[in-house]
Amino acid sequence: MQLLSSFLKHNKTDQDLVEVIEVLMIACKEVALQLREGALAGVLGTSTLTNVQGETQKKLDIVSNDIIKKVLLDNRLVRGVASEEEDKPVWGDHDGRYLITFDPLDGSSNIDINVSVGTIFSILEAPKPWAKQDEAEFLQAGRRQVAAGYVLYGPSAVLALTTGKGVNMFTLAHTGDFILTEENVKVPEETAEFAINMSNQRFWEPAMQSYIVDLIQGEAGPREKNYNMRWVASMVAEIHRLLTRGGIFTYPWDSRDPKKPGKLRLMYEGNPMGMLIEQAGGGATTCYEEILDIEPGDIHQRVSVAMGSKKEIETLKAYHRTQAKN
Ligand code: AHM
Ligand code: MG
Repeated sequence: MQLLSSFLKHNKTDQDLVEVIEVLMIACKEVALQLREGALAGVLGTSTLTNVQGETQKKLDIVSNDIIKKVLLDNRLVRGVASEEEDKPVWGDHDGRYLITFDPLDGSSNIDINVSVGTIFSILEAPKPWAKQDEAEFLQAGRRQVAAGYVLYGPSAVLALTTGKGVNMFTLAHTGDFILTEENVKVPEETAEFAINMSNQRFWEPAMQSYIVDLIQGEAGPREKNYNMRWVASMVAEIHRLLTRGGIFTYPWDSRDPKKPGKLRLMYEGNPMGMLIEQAGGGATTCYEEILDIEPGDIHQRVSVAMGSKKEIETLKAYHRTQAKN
């Protein structure tokens, strides 16, 4: 039985990084407790507030954001945080090494129906010299992440973590410890499942339309294979499924709001999940370029996302190479 901290130390992870990950997990344990109590803790339902994206915030969005922000900013190594639920970065009092972006409770439309949600996080090093507290410090391509992961709050709470040396999973035990349960996770090569919100079909680009039509035709179509569809509406649950049994997950650009490059956010959804999937041998793309290569221009920037088994991602990219954009 290996605890998260001893696993990281054994793998020669930077001591400071170990400390920040441990601190983050203290916050996630508290979020897990709040979720478990649900209606008993009075945390279900919607608040009267909206976030910077114009979305109505769930009470638990706010509760989990406050827990994670406070715990992180109290730590000497954390310079600042940026969250889906905060308009601007929030700076600590310390000249710490690390910047952390996070989505405190992804998939929060699932809270009230008691379906899986999760916390997604990305850890970056603040560029030197550490002078002023400037939002630009956060605007680093996903390739520069020093660690990334999520905690899935499902039937069990599971941390999927990468520090750039593969992906490992840890399950939260009743003792309060995260214990290693899956080592060196790989996205299975063979795929028979896809995840996309089919209700947006009429708004997709022609390439995405024909890719999905071909999957749905199953054995009778050009892919000569039957596929199954899943949609949890919780990215953490979808990515966990990819890491466990393969497949493809996509939330592509669509023409509902043509100026938005996608629905999901680059710095606390696309990048951390992209790093996990690449570290597990899969692919993470906008359908045109690798997500981790994008140079961000804004903390809340959106991105078109397709992730999953490497071969399937290559196939999806080929559809986009050969068919004209809208
Ligand atoms: P959120 O961060 O506001 O929860 O939004 C992100 C979520 C993802 O978890 C999920 O993949 C997607 O939004 C679901 O969107 P839709 O409601 O369009 O199916
Ligand atoms: Mg989210």
